[in-house]
Amino acid sequence: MMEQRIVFHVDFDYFYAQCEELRNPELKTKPVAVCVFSDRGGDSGAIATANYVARKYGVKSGMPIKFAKKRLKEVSDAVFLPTDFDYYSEISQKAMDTIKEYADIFEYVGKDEAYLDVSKRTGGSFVSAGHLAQQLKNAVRNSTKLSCTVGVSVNKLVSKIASDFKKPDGLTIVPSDKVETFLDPLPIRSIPGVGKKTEEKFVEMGLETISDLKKLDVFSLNSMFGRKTGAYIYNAARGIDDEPVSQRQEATQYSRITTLKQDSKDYDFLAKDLERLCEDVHATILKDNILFKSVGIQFVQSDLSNKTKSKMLKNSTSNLDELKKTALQLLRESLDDQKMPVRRIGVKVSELSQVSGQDNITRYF
Ligand code: DCP
Ligand code: CA
Ligand code: CA
Repeated sequence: MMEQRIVFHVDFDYFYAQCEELRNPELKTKPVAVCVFSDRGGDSGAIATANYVARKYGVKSGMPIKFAKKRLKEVSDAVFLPTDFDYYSEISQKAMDTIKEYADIFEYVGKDEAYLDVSKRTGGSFVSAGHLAQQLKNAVRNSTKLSCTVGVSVNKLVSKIASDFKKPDGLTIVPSDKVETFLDPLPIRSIPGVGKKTEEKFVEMGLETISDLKKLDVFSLNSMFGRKTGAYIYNAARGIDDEPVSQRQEATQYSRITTLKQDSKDYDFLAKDLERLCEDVHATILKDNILFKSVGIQFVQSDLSNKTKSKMLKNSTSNLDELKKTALQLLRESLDDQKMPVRRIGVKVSELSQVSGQDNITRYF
């Protein structure tokens, strides 16, 4: 029997835009939209996020920059900024270092969110967890000036929903005996992974709230969505989630290495293994919703010395062909002046960033 768990979900408020406000406090009273400009030039591209002043005008993550500009046409002090991922990463790391101190188990999810298992240090008490969450919020503000929102409950799922409930600078505590009261009136869309399309299906059936959703038995949900997703939605509506908070830090690179069947410096022979390694790495970065901007290869030579070579791409990508192409090009270049045969070969991707709009249902299994 598992003891009473207590889990925090911490989410930094309007993250990129808040980072911009930190280094330029004059922005705080103005509408601020952070833009991912595409390489087509002009205003083509999408809004990464916006501060709450801009949100009042309907500016949202994912919206084309052109639409956002239209919405803010009448507002003379509106500010549109390009993204500065390195700077956001720096702030994120500092804030994450602060948060970690409050966890028994710390699970990094992305630049602006993390789960913390605090069962041990709170002894399963929600009163004590409430104090701890407040302390954490204060500590983040002291170390970085960032505001964040915290959801507190018995599991990751309900805490994630709770942290979405009241933002920015929110703290929503859902003790074990309040899970049902908390979830029932919420729109079905509040369940992580339930997007517009899924929501529409339910609306057609006359179901709008999580309470309505509970009228469906697990078999109906299975036949609508398949067994895995059906079961997920069935349990989510009841606040059931057993997934543990699992220790995870921010990855700075993903790599794979293998020992060759025999030492060699033959391009075709090495290329075969290298391509397979690329496919392996690629599967992981897809699962983790990661983009990379740098590709590197590594040789361990027959005398066990190392040789590495890497290349920075023009844009961040998650494309397998680009990964393979770059790795093979590096292989070709490395073999040009290769004296010793190669014993082991490896590939790595780094300069990582998160894919935007990653809230896709498969991420929750
Ligand atoms: N992001 C992005 N593109 C999206 C969604 C998000 O580039 N379609 C980036 C910018 C956000 C960051 O990810 O700052 C975190 O996303 P959240 O969904 O948590 O949103 P915010 O932190 O911006 O706002 P909120 O205050 O609602 O948490
Ligand atoms: Ca956020
Ligand atoms: Ca988030």
